[in-house]
Amino acid sequence: MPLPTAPPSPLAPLALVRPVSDSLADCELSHLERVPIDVGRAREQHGLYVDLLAELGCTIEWLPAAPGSPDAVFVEDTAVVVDEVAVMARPGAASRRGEIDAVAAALAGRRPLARIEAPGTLDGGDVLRVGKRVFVGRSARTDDGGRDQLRAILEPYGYSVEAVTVTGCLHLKSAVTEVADGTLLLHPDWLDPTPFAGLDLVAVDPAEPFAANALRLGATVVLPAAFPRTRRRLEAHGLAVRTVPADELAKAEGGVTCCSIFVDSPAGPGRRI
Ligand code: CIR
Repeated sequence: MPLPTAPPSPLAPLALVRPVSDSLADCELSHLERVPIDVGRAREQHGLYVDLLAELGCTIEWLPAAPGSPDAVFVEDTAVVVDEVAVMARPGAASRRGEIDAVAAALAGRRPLARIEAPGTLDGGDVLRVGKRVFVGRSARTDDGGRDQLRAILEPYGYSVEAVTVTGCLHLKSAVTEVADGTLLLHPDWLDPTPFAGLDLVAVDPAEPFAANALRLGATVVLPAAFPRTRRRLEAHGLAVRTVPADELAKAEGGVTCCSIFVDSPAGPGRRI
């Protein structure tokens, strides 16, 4: 039976984003101490992030606010979107499962939808695509069942799915992200780099462990402003970096990849999940 195909992409990449909830301070936390969060400041920083995505060429689509879901702004965790299909995640934190429906509604019609089904769990933050290779974090949020389901969905489209064990951080993409074709930014203490042999690896500055979560948009790398040393490392590697203030959302354990889902690849080198 032929695989369903997605409708053709519009010209501009579409970024799905979701407002910061008033309840953000009740977010899930795994590796950070709970500290007071200024929701107004988080909203302001999120606004600057969205402005930067627009400046870099994205069309922005706002998902509906979800006041009862503290972590709703971290939309990345709700879906894995590739050119051929959108896979609705099943977050490892039960408190986050109510975030899925609105995202599925936004993706329906743009991609055929597949779903990670119970009892498997998978967070989008654990999924890193490098070309046709999809790396999936073995984390507290994503289990073997979730990963096996993702493999069964993606393999027919020519993707391989490989497990990567992460320790000491929330998601695989807390520890590694792609910053250019075949170039990864990583924090070596939080993962076993063996699966990435053969790729070009740039380590974060040891003083900035959280800097490994960078967002690549075409030829630009978006990085939190709090990581100047890692910024210099990326620039020394020939990469163009733009920074955003993100420290308030970081108190909720969110980074720059977490706050968007890209539905269409921007022109030029492909955006990575
Ligand atoms: C959570 O623990 O689920 C949220 N407080 C943070 C999620 C960040 N998402 C991401 O890294 N992809």
